[in-house]
Amino acid sequence: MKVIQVDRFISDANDKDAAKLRADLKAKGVLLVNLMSSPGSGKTTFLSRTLKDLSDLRLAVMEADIASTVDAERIAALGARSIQVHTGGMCHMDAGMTGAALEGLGTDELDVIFLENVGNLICPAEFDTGAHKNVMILSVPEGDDKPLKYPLMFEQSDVLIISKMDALPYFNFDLEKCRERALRLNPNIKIFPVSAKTGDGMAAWENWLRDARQEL
Ligand SMILES: Nc1nc2c(ncn2[C@@H]2O[C@H](COP(=O)(O)OP(=O)(O)OP(=O)(O)O)[C@@H](O)[C@H]2O)c(=O)[nH]1
Ligand SMILES: [Mg+2]
Repeated sequence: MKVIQVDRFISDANDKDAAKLRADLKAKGVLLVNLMSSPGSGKTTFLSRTLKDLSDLRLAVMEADIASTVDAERIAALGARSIQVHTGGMCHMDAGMTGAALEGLGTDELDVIFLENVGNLICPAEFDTGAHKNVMILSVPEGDDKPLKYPLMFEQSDVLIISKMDALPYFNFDLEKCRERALRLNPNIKIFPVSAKTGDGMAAWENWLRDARQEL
């Protein structure tokens, strides 16, 4: 498994670096999607399901973590291009780190690249990675109050995936309340309740992704 260390690339011109990255990828026809959530909300499982379902698109994944190669290995096992990115203890990716990771991955002959950001609901929302779209996941076991407690990520995201919907019977998660709270922070956010385990709801998200790639 290819592993690259990106902690050296932090720049104080992050917004400029991010805009350049976005424009360069757009010129190549590659959509970059930044996927954010707390640890264990189901990012890698969700991406795995998306990769299996959209086998006609050329998809790749950059897995950013503090340590280990487990997530990149899960993606590679599906036959997709992937790279493990170690952030040197940083709790988020920024545009410089993302640029270095993209160099390691290679951007030729791809339609969509996912960046699975480091798992936490706070810092990743504070840095523009250069992605064209920001997607966040909130899982049912985490609770419907998270938009109230961590508003920035909801404000910064184009899409909210509500994951682990198959677990709804076991938790006091009010889907309508969660929807209202997210929309109050960000009236444009698209909300897709899904279960990556059963596949329920995945088609609506996958259609959104296809459209986003087309409209790049
Ligand atoms: N019931 C249920 N469990 C799920 C679903 N998606 C993921 N899980 C479980 O949730 C746990 C965490 O899933 P991951 O996909 O590793 O989560 P992650 O967000 O990538 O975790 P980190 O990379 O460590 O932040 C695993 O035990 C998964 O099997 C789902 O749709 N339903
Ligand atoms: Mg993961």
